Amino acid sequence: MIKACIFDLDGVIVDTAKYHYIAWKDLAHEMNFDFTEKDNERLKGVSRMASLDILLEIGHINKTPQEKERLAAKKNENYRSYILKMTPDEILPGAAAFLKECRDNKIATALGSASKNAMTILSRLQLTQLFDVIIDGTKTSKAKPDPEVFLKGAEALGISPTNCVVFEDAEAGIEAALAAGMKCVGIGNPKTLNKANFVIDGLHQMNIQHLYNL
Ligand code: B16
Ligand code: MG
Repeated sequence: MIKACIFDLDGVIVDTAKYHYIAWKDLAHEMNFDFTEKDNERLKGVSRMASLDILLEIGHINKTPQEKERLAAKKNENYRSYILKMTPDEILPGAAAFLKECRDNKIATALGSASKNAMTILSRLQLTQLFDVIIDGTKTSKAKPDPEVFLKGAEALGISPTNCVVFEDAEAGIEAALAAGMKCVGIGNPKTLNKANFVIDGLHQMNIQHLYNL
């Protein structure tokens, strides 16, 4: 029986990947190489430092740990200049309505995101109040596909993982949800997200009856 929904942020509630892309691309250009939208796909659901490692690998560049800290901070400052301008209009279709439907039907809600900027983003989107629990990159030490982020979400809600459903757009996130012993609804392409129990285009295709039927 489903008692809780745990939502990834980027790609499920909002498309922040486009801002991550601009900020990583700017950093790549400063180091004199290009970074394509296809490259950006590799960063979805991946932590900031692991993303930087992928970027540097694409540019065939080596940096010291101190340099990497500086570059990650620079990228984040640029990224934050975009997310600080976000408005509730950027909430992906159906996300706010489904979160409210969960509330109305006593289904608990949690955020399970790798982002250390999740609180800022939820606040800009005016969605913070619709989450009972928020687990983000500031509260976890192991990146997806490790199940830590989702297990912490279930624990904080006081609900068994077997009664939780995760909504995820990244393969690593789906693996994390399944490793946590939870059901997982993939958001995106059924071919790439084939490990999910079920795949939809977005939360606009979700409602409480579909949830109970999972
Ligand atoms: P930050 P999610 C992830 O969010 C993004 O998909 C990924 O591209 C990003 O690198 C990561 O958050 C860390 O974000 O730099 O803000 O800490 O999909 O887990 O909600
Ligand atoms: Mg995501």
